[in-house]
Amino acid sequence: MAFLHRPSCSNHLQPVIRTERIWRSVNDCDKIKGVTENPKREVRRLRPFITTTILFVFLSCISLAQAAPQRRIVVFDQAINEPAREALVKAVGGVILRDLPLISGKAVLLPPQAEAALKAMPGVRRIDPDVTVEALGKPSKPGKPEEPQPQETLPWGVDRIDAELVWDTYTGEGVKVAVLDTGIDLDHPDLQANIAGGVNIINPKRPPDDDNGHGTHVAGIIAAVDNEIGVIGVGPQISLYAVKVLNRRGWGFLSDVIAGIEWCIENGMHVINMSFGTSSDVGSFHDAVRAAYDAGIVQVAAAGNEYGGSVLYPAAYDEVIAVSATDQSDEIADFSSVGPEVELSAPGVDIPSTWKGGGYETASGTSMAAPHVTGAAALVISSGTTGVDNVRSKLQITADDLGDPGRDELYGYGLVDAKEAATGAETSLAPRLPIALTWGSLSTPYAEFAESYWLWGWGYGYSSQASP
Ligand SMILES: [Ca+2]
Ligand SMILES: [Ca+2]
Ligand SMILES: [Ca+2]
Ligand SMILES: [Ca+2]
Repeated sequence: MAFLHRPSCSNHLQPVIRTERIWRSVNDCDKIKGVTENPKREVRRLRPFITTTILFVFLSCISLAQAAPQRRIVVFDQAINEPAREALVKAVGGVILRDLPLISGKAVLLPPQAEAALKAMPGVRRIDPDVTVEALGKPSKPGKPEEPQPQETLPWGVDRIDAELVWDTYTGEGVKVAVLDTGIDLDHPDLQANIAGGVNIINPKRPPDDDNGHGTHVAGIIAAVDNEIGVIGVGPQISLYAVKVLNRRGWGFLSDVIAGIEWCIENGMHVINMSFGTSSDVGSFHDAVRAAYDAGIVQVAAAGNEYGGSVLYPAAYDEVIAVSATDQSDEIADFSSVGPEVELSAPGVDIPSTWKGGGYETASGTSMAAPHVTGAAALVISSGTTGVDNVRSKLQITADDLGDPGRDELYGYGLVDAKEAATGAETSLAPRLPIALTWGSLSTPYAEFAESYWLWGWGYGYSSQASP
């Protein structure tokens, strides 16, 4: 501020941010002071000073960037106890952000030079990057005003997979589906009745409300209410759980996703929808989806929105159903990622569904395709089928083959067929895996399970509390 009080030259009172302005100020000032030196010579005289200053600022920026702590996931040996884990992280100047007991790890901030030191310590099994994952869908016509509560229509995608032909028999009632996403609009008139609980992983003191819109869209495809308004979901009585792991901009850290998966296991979810992805194959991520698979949870994920690009993670993991997107002509969407990991395809172009703020939007992406399969999986579970592999087999063998005969890299086993998968209708295709399927109506194990079904409410801090 001392600069502003220098009265000898009024031009110096103006903040200067462009170099040409600096030269002019110097020259004007010199004129006022009666200096008659050649301006070019003055420039030459100041050049070393300016160059040194720029170089100094540049080098400072580089060293600041190098010194910035980095987000990492540290995976410990199971035998290492909690105090020892904390001590290891603190010994290298790290800061613990979150515990990840599911994978025997911790999300931490590490000074860059600390990573190699920590990795070398006994008890540290691995250090993974805490990568970001991104939502894989967006409104087809952004900014288009929608009528607040239009008369109810059957969305074309729900119709195409014949979910509406299942509802006389199964509606997904009692099946718990977690939407790992940006949250869900908790008081949306076309969703509220089906929202049974959830958690805000990013900010546990706040409810898992949707500040983006993406998660609300996904939730509506799975389970919008069968009422007089808006849309209808694939399973209009599915219990929805909002697990907020993505921020208002539609991305999130892997460590938060892993914490969200852990919440799903602890709270007995049957199906997890993951309409997001990353191109990075991170060991900690695979460990988390393996744990969910071992816990009997059906996991469904968007393949990715880059045609010609490979299938993203978590969709690309064996334990997760990868879903590509089709349009109204049953053609692969021009944005859909494809590859050998694609297991099923589902509608993902111009899909109408619920949006944050109680409204509706038409959106496109493999983000919109995955929840069609998630809803279909819930209907299959509703029919009494248990076991991840059994549910997957039913979805696979009843899918309507598209493209090249048999499984292919664009459509996987084909377009998901909710009706055949959930009602056990005859199919001409033979099962590809030697798995004994449990066809039939509500089985005894499921009935027992349904009786022990826990009720969930909004507890303090809006994370769900169990009441046996
Ligand atoms: Ca239909
Ligand atoms: Ca509705
Ligand atoms: Ca079929
Ligand atoms: Ca095919």
